[in-house]
Amino acid sequence: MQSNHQDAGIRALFVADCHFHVRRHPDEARRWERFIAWLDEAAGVEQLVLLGDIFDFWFDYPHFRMKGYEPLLRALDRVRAAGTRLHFVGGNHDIWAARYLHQRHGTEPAAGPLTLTLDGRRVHCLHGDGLFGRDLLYQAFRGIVRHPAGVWCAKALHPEVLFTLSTWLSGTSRHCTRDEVVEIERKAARWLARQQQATWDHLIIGHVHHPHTAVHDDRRLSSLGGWLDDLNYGCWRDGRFEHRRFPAA
Ligand SMILES: [Mn+2]
Repeated sequence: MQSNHQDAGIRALFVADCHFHVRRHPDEARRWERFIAWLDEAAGVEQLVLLGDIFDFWFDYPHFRMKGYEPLLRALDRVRAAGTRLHFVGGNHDIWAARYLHQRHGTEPAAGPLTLTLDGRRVHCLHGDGLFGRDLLYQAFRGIVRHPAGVWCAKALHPEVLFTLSTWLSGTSRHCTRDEVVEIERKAARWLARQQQATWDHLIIGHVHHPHTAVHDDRRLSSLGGWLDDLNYGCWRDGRFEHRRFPAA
């Protein structure tokens, strides 16, 4: 698989589910380093879509910023400075980064679902939590992060208490088991077959941590694989979406 984003024909890059911790775990160092290398290669590509859960936890305080993410944010500064349009679609772990990334990197203020038109295809980007119905592993966290009452309660907590709570709720970020892969592909195919009225041609999601594309008639659903054990990303090249993997070294 290629890793050079500067090859002709690449119009957009998509990445999700790095689940980087603000207090970096020792076993994350390599993934951080490779992500920054990937971003530096992305600089100058027309569009870069951060499709959620890049950050394992982000809470937006009016006067304070969580320490620890600065090396990633500086890499995003370089991507933007090279002329790349940055998009951020918030995930269930990092939707609260919307305002900060909007101000610093010019991403959409609400960080909601996004539709791009690429080579005449309507490409809809959505993090994907809750898409395939009940998803018990993520329900508790999603309730706090996405629900206004949850956000209100979270704001009432001391930042360190909230940080501890979020660490406890976020669980482990991991790749899928073989059984989960079968289940995700089955759900994706079934879900896609029901989208006859959809206004998009291609839906790109993260969240499920499994790289896969389902096809139904002329409509496609692609899930990015996450930046975990394998460093997965997606690219739009020569009029179509491709799954790619960044070299680990
Ligand atoms: Mn997620």
